[in-house]
Amino acid sequence: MRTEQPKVIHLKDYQAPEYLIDETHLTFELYEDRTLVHAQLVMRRNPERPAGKLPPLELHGQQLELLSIALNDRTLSLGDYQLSEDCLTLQPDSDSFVIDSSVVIHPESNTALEGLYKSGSMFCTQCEAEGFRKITYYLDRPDVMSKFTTTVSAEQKAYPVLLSNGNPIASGSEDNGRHWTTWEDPFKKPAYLFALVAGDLWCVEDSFTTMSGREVALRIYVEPENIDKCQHAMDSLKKSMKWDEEAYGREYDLDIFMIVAVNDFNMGAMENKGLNIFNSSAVLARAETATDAAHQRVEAIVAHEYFHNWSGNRVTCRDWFQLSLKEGFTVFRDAQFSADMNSPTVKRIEDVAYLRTHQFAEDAGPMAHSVRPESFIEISNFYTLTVYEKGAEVVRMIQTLLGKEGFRKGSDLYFERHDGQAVTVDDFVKAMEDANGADLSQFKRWYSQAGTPRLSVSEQYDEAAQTYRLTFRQSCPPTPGQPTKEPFVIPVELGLLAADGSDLPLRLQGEAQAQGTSRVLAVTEAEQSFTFVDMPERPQPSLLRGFSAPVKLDYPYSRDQLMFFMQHDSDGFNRWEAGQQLSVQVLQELIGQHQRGEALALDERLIEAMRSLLQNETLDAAMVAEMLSLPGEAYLTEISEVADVDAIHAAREFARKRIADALFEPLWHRYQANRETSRNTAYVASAEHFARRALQNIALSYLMLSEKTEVLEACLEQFEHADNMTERLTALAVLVNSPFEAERDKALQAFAEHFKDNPLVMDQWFSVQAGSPLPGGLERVQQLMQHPAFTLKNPNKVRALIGAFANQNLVNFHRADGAGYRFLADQVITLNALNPQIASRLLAPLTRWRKYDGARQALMKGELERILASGELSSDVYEVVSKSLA
Ligand code: B3K
Ligand code: ZN
Repeated sequence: MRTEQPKVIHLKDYQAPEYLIDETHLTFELYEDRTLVHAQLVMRRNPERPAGKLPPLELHGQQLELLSIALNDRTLSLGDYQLSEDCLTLQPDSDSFVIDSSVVIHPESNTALEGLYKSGSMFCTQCEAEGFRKITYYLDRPDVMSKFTTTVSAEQKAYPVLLSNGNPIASGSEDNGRHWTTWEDPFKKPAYLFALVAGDLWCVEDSFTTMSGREVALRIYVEPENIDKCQHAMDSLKKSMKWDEEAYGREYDLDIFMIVAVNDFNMGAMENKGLNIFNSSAVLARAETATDAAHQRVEAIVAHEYFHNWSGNRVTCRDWFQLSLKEGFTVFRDAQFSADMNSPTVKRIEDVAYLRTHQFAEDAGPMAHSVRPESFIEISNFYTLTVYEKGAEVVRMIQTLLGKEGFRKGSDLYFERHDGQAVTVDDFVKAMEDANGADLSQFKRWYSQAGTPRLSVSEQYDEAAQTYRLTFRQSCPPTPGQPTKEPFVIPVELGLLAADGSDLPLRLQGEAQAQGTSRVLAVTEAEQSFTFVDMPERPQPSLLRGFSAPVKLDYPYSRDQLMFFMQHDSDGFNRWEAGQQLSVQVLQELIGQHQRGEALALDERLIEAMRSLLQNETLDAAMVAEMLSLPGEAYLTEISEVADVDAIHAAREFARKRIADALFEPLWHRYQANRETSRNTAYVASAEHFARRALQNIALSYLMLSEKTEVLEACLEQFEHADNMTERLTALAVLVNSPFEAERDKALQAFAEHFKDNPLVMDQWFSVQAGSPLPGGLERVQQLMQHPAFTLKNPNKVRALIGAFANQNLVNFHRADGAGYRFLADQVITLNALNPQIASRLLAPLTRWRKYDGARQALMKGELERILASGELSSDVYEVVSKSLA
C-alpha cells in the first residue's frame, strides 16, 4: 500500500546499475506460518559506471522482515545500514564483496499473488516485474543478470515436489520429515525470471530432441486431479519447440523444460527460465471441459512462454520501458506460430478484431501510452494491449517493410549480437537495419508516439491517360502528454481489382514494369500520392490488405463496392473486412433510426450477402462463421463518437433477428449437417474441426432467435449429448439468452451439478450468465457472487464473473441509474486491499467514461472519485484512477 506520494519513474532518467551480482545463492525454508529466505550475493562494482568513490549499495526489498545482514562475513548492526519501506542501503568498502542476508516472509498470507505465495496447498512465485523484492533484498531490475543456485526445503509429505530454475544438482532428506533439493541455472538471468514451486504435484513427461540432437526432458506438473488434461499442452509445447527451430533457428538450451499449472494466478502465464508457471486455465484442456477457443488459447500461450526463452530470457530488457521488446516481439512470434498451426486468415481476423476493439479503445482513453512508454508510476499497469498487441503490430510492420527473408536476417543478427544481454527497442531496430541496410529512423515513431493514426484515402482516375492516383492523408489524434504527432511510416498493402474481380498488375509511374498484383506502399508523409499507370478501367481499390498497419482507414466505400470485395477480393482478410464494413454501415443506420424513434429497417443487401455465403458449401467453414458474426457491441462502441449503449444493443439484436428469420432455412440446413458430423465424429482439436463447430454454433445462435420448438429441441439435444465443451457451452449460452426460462434454469443447474468440482468449467458457467444481456443482469451477478464456487481471492473467478459483466454485458453494466458502475467500484475498492493488480485491471471499463453521454459520464466519474477517496490506495489503482480523472 502507498503511504507516500507515488513516485513517477521516467525513461529519460535511466542509469546503468552501480553494482552487479555475479552469483546468487538462495535457500528457502518453507513452513506453514512463515518462510525463511537466505541469500548470498556475490557482487562487484559495475566497471561501466564512473570510477572513484564507492557509491552506496541500494538493495530493493518490500514487506521483508530482516533477521540478519552481513558484508563479507561481518554481521552488520543497526547503524551500518539504513532501512526504508522499499530499500536497504549500505556502504561497501571494496570493489568486490559478498552480502549475506536472512529474511522472513509470509507467502501464506500473500493475497496479491506477487512474490512467493500459496495457491491452494502449493507454494509458487510470480516475480515479473518487481516481485522478487518481496522475496529477498536484491537489485531487482532486469539489467542485473546473475547465475542462480537455489535450495528449497520443505516438509516431505505435503511438498514432495520442489522445483526451481535450471537443473537439479543435489537433494536429500532430514530426520525431521523435511527434505530439500538444490537447483542450478547455468544461464545468467534477471531476478524477474526466478521461480520456485513446492507442492504435491503429479507430472506428465515427454521428451524433445533438438535440431542439434540434444534430448530435452519435458514435464507438465499439475494437481493430481488434472493429470488427464495435459496432453494438449504437451503437444503444443513440442510443436512450439520445433517451430522455433524452423522459423527462427532457435534451439532450447537446458536439459529440462517444466510447466506448472496453478489455480490462483494474476495473468495467463510466466516465462521463468526452464520453469514456466501457468494459470491452470492456460494449460488444462480436454474436449469434455475446454472449448475450442480454450484449446487454441492453451496452444498460443504455451508457445508464447516457450518463445520467450529467446525473446525475453536469452536476450532480455534493459529496463521496463523496453517491455514491448520482449512482449510485442513474442506476441508477433506466437501469432505467426498459431497462423501456421491453424488458419492464417482466421487468426488474422481474430487478432485484428481484438486489436480494433480493445487496443484502439485504450489508445483513445486516459491511459493511452506509446509502445515504449516514457514514464509510469506502477509498471504492472503497463502490461497493456498497447505494449503487447500494438507492439506485435509494429514488429509485423517491420517484417512487411523488410520482407520475410530480410526480417529473418534481422532477427538472427539480433539474437546473435545480444545473446546474454539486457537491451533496448533501439537495439532491436538497429539489428533489423544493419542486417538489411535499411533506415528505420522515421519508422521508430511507432514506438514513441501514442494514439491510433487515421489514414484517409482518395482516388482519381484519368481515363485518357489510363492512370489511377491514390492520395493518402495521415493524422493522429492527441493523447495525454502528446498534443501533436509527426507522420508515421505506414505500410499499405493493396491491390486494384478489375470489374470482373481479378487483380490488375500494379505498375507505378516511373517503373519499367508491373510488380505483382498485391504490393506494399510505404506512406511516410502527411499527404502523399501514388500514381498507377496502364489502368484500362477505373479499378476498385482493396486497401490495407491483411491489415498491414494498425490504423483507422477512411475510404468512402459504397455498400455495393463492399459486396463486390466480399465476393472477389483475393485477400481473405479483406473479404472479411468488406463484410464487417458493410455490417457496420448497416448497423449504424439502424442505430440512427433507433435514436430518432423511427421503425428499424435492415438493408436487405446484408441478408443477401450472408445468404450467398451460407449457400456456398465450397467456402471455408471458419471464414463463413467469421463472416456471419456481426461486429460486437464493444467495437460499435469504440467507433462511435458518443456511444449509445441501448441503441447499439437494440440495433444489433434487431439485425440478428432479421437475419435469423430471413435465413432460417439455410442456417437450419448448415446447422443440422454439422451437428450430424459432430455426433458421428470423435472430438479433434484441429483447425478443420474448429471451423465446423464454429459454423454449427453460430448457426445455432441465430436459429434460437426464431424461438421455434424444433430449434429448442435441437439445442437441448446438443446441450445434453455433446461430447465436448464447445458444443455444450454454446447450447447453454443460447439457452441462457433465450426466453425459455424453465429449460434455461434446468440446464444451468444440471451443468453446475455435473461440473461443480472443476473450477475452470465453473468459470465458464459464471461467464455465460454474467454476459447475458437480459434485464436484471446486475442482480444476477450479485447473486452469483454468493455462490459457493465464487471467491474474490481467485483472479479467474473475478474475471469470469465481474470482468465478463463489465466488459461484455454492456447494456446491463451501463444501466442508466449507474448501479453497474457503483457495483464495479465497490469490487475495485475491496480488491485494492487484496490484490492491487486485479483491482487495477478491473477498473478499465470505468476509465472509458469519455465515450458516453453526459449523465453516464457524471456517474462514471463519480465512482472514480469515490475510489480515489476510499482510503489507502495501491499504486496500481491510484495511477489508473488519477490519470482517468486528470
Ligand atoms: N511476462 C509475463 C507477464 C508478467 C506480468 C507481470 N505483471 C507473461 C507473458 O507475457 O508472457
Ligand atoms: Zn509475454
